[in-house]
Amino acid sequence: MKNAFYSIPVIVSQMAGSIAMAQPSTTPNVVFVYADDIGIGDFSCYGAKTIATPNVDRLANNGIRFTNAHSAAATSTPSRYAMLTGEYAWRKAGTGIADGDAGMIIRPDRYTMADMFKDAGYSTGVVGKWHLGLGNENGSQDWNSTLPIGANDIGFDYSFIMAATGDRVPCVFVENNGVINLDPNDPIEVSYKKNFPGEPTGKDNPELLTMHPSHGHNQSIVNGISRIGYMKGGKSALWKDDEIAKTLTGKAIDYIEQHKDQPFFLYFATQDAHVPRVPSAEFAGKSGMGPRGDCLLEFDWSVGQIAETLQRLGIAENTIIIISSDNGPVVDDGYKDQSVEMLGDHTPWGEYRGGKYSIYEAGTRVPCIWYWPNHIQPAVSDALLCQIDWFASFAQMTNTQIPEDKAPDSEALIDTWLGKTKKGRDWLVLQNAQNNLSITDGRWKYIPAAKGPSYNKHVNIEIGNSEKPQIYDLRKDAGEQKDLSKKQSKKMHEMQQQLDLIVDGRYGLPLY
Ligand code: NG6
Ligand code: CA
Repeated sequence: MKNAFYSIPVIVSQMAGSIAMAQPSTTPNVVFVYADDIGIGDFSCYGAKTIATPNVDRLANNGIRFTNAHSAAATSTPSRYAMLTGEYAWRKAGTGIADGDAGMIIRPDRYTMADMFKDAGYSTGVVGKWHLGLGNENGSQDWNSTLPIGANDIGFDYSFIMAATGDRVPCVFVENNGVINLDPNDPIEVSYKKNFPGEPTGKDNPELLTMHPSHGHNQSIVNGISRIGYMKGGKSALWKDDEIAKTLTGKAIDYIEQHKDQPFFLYFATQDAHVPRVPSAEFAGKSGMGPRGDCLLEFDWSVGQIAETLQRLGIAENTIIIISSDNGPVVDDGYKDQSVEMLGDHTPWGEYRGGKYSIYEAGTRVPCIWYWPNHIQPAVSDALLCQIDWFASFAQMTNTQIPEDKAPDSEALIDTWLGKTKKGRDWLVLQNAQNNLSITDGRWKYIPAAKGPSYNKHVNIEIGNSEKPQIYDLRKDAGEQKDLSKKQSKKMHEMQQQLDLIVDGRYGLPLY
């Protein structure tokens, strides 16, 4: 953690500066509602015109809406890794998009944000998409008995999770390190290498599909949808795709009800609006934008359910709700679900360039809302911030000492998150799907020359890798249209040096 020495004076000034507001508790409950692949242009409070997200908007209008807050990476696994460890994922090998049978990427000896909340006296829970590997084995987990390690071994007292993603096998929920509803006579087998003899696949048996892939996603068929990876058995344990949002939201509500009398930290990671997009009957067809839009409505419903639960239990004023997303938006991410055809004028990426997977702004500049009734004043903040900073910021809020060398890239910025100041980070390093980096100070955005695709035709997104360095003035050109590399060679040089310093450990950071 940086700025550890800073924590006490900041807490004092935070209290002094909030006379008009209620005296802030230093241990309010904290709930993250962490979306999947939802972009900065997807909610009506961020300017979307063709979809209404009233529950998200209500929190945004009565809280802080950040316009320059980022996920740490443009895909899920590295963003979640960085958020939970406070370490940039590009420092650590093996943090790319994880298979469904990957071993635990964050090992039990790691000090995580959940550990920190426990040290601060909180109960900790995670519900939803995990995507950080489970168990000790890479590629040969035994899913039929309790996994030797899981979310419960890195600081969560309770976990109810999807092993990886909706489109990856095994399509089961794992509660406290064990697959639920499993019939021992029908064991689960999983492979990411080869199919099990006689099992149908999307590739060979398209006639069995209710949703067809547009690219990839043509291996085992579960519930009429072909996935990534092969799976056999476990029939009674399979989730129902149209019930995922209800199940997860229900578990999040149960967790809140059970912990209402003590400080708790709940990391609620929804599957909306990741592929395959199968909204519940209540939302199917309701957005007029196809399943992706319907899943945005479903996400908004989940947010409303959480807010209502806190209100009903009388703990809303003692709970911070954070809404954000693990990476930028994508429309066609591998299934023919009509999301492209029915998008209309909607721009999930807002005014920004790129999207999921990209080094351009829409890859990581995500919606981010903090809501804490009577403690956070309604505002919009353009401070440069990152989800990686939540770890040190909550340590600062709760006056918890992070052990030395832990959470090395996390900055303690609780005053910025709570709207007491608009001063954000000086520098932020971001990463795309190829682990190529960019660096920004909030105004200038420098993208060094890098190998890799400039464009991904399957998802129709500019990924931004280029053999030539690029630099943009985001203050004048938020859409990164005018590369100023010819005029700004000095600035590029300065920023390259700064990037080298961060990468090479000027801050005394461990390199792996
Ligand atoms: C990609 C998948 C995509 C999605 C992504 C991970 C293909 C062709 N594409 O490899 O559908 O699953 O991985 O998304 O397989 S994330 O939001 O979890 O990072
Ligand atoms: Ca994602």
